[in-house]
Amino acid sequence: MAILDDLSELLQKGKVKNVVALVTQALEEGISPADILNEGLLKGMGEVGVKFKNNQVYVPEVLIAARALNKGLEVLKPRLVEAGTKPVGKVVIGTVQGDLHDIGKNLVSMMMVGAGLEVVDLGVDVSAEKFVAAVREHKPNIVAMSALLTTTMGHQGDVIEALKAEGLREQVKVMVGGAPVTDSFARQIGADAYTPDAATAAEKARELVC
Ligand code: B1M
Repeated sequence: MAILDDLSELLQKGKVKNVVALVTQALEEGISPADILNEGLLKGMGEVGVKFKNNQVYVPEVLIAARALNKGLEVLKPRLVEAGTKPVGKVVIGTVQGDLHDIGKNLVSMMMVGAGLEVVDLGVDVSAEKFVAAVREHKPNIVAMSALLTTTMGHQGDVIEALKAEGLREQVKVMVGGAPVTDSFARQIGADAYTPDAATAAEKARELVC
């Protein structure tokens, strides 16, 4: 669809105003939020990722594209998050220590809210101590962790070990995800669930609490 191709192109150039306008227009034209997300916003970010890997663009370009993606997501959010009734469970979510990537985590968070869960978002660069403190404070059903770097994914295991050391592991289910994370890695560190994307993360979270 031409409008989604334009959206992908403008996102790659970091054109925030145009991205916001096109997401709004696409919604008005009746294009589904899932298509706008996958065929427009995430397709554009995927292209940026490939160019980044090939040294065709650098951190500043990636950052402005990420900002445009986040602004586009803000417009989509009300459509991804249905008006909730009473939450079916509570999730504490964060990107692990040393990792500043938050787009995937934000998407998981939105989808979980849309699936009827209350979400406490701890942000990025969250240490094991902070996850433990949040479990004590918020008493969630689920701890959900995102990691985008091969150098930080191991911290998901550190959080599980910290929960065990504090006697809290049995009180929560642990979900992990992020581009380098796999099902076998999740099993290796003792997580309860791995899901590859935000939509399945929300489905799995519901399954774990219901
Ligand atoms: Co970075 N970065 N980055 N980056 N960045 C990657 C991840 C990389 C793959 C790029 C590349 O080389 N091709 C690479 C990692 C290589 C590796 O470790 N194997 C990389 C690198 C190297 C770095 C730096 C080290 C670069 C540098 O400084 N030299 C640096 C590290 C900074 C740090 O974190 N300490 C860095 C910095 C950055 C920016 C700050 C510039 C920016 C982040 C901005 C932000 O997040 N606000 C950035 C970006 C944007 C990317 C890419 C291009 C896009 C990531 C993204 O947002 N994708 C990325 C390349 C790529 O992924 N193609 C790259 C869209 C998002 C929706 O997808 O987050 O994967 P994702 O989430 C998915 C799934 O993974 C899943 O659901 C989402 C889809 O529905 N998911 C979960 C995520 N969390 C989940 C949790 C779950 C379940 C599913 O359950 C709990």
